[in-house]
Amino acid sequence: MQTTLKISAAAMAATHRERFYSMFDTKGADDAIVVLRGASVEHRYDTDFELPFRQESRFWYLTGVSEPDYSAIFVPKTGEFHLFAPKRETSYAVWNGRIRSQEEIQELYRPDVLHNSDALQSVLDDLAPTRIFAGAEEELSALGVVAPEGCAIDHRSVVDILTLCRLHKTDGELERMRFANQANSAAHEAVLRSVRPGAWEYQMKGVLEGTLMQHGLQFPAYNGIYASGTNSAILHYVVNHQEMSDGELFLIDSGYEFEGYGADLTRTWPVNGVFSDVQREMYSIVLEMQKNTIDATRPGVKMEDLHWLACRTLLEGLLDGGYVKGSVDDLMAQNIFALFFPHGLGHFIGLDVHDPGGYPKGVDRIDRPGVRFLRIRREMESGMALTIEPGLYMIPALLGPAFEDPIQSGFLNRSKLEPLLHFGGIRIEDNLVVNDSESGHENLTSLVKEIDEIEAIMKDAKGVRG
Ligand SMILES: [Mn+2]
Repeated sequence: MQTTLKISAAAMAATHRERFYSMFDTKGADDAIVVLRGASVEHRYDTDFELPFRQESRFWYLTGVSEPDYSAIFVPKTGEFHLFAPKRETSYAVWNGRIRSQEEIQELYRPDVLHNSDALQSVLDDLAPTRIFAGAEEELSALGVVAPEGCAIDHRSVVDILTLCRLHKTDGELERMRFANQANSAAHEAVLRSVRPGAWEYQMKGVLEGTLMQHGLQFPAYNGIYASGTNSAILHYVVNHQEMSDGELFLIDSGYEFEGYGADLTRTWPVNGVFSDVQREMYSIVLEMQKNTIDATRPGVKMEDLHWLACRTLLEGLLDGGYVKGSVDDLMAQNIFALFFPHGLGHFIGLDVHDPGGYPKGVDRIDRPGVRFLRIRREMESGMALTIEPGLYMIPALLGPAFEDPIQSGFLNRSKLEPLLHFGGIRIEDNLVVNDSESGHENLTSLVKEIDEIEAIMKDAKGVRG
């Protein structure tokens, strides 16, 4: 799979800087500048083992620089971008890589002015700002510089401003997110073709990672979940060390980044290739939860309302199957949904898998089971990218106490639920971008999720394996 990006990382970062500068009031006498420090290589605890370098998201967003030890000054009033490149010693060329020439760095990142990092203090002094916006409290001292005398320092606003910028994805970001989703969808399908009784969870991780590496995606967007059997009902299971058995479900929740932009996909499949009756019944409920909420995802809708829609769909499905009793309204009022679906419906996604901005200033979490973990509580707007990931789990730690609870137990059909305590769980997750089209969104994820599609691919794979 080859990608043909129309917008280079440098061009994308230039667009992001324009948006960033537009958030500042540049008309007054306030000569403010912004100082940001890019990430450095980190080590495993107290050793010389270098962890893979991944640029800090905000620095990446504004500069497009994906190598360590850079820093930058941004001048909102003039729109200037000063980039400070580290001075590399000869040993760098021996141990780490070719040292780029100034011309090469200029061509690659296109700053207005390129400096060596030891010029930071003198550039700072020359700009003579009245105020410095720094990315963190220790930013200036970590860079080894001091603010000019009388200059005010603001440690907090830049993060808030960049969160606002990142809420609505630009064309360059969407290109990368589309490609990340295509590559991750293909890799998930390779795993789908490999799932079988007797295989191990970590082998499925190997298939996913191997396929993504072949597409050039080298960085996980998060710690992936490869969970079979009862592990699939552990929301953040990452041990991935169990043999998969006939009759169980397998849940995969994993995604890799492309140029910093991640995909976050989840699918759940029967290990033996055919859904049992109860697996089919539960899967159909989750698929319905996902389809209903995806259909309703459009500008103007509130994320908590999508969450409530998922909860109602879940309860209707469980009522139809006789797993719970009562009216949907009463079941909602007693928080019965949260026994089976204890996490939020979705979150923003972008440079970070849980991209910031889910809660506008002054908006608090809803203090109620399940929904209190919802990572977004705001109205959807065109350009926002989010996951839609409903689930249905049989979690003994939640159902056990509920069976004993005088109120909740009255809504549960214990004789139907108790045999399912080792059922595991189901989650289906796609990545969407809200837009102004008729449907109100674009679904970036192209991975199969219908029961007959899944079973057909698994049957075909079995035939190929022999
Ligand atoms: Mn997710």
